[in-house]
Amino acid sequence: MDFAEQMFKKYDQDKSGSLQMQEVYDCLQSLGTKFSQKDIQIIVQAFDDNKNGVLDYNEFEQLVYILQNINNISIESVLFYKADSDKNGVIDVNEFMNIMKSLQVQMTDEKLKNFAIQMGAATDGIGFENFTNLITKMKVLM
Ligand SMILES: [Ca+2]
Ligand SMILES: [Ca+2]
Repeated sequence: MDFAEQMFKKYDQDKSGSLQMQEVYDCLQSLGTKFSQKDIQIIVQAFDDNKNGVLDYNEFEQLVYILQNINNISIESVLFYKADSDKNGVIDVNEFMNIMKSLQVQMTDEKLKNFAIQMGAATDGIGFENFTNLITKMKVLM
């Protein structure tokens, strides 16, 4: 059993086959992260690809993989690596729209797209710094 699988089994305390917010919180606390309940809510939203409100194993595995592979763990950096689904180091228009939708940003597709383009997503892509600065600002509103 690999690490993610062990953690998943251990923290799925009610044996539902998925991790609810509180279980994700307990798990990440045990790994020494300093996420608040609010951060965990944002993380669960961002990683809940099938939108059933909880993290299934595949979704959780992706989160653990990211946590294991980044140096400075923060909500901003976790969201950046989640958003960059093709792993080319920048966020393109589709990646930007996907992450914003998963975070339930209340903007029409057209507005989101324009916003992404303004941030350079269509040309060089949105880099780590610009993306994480944006998330820091957005966090206040979430
Ligand atoms: Ca899910
Ligand atoms: Ca990318």
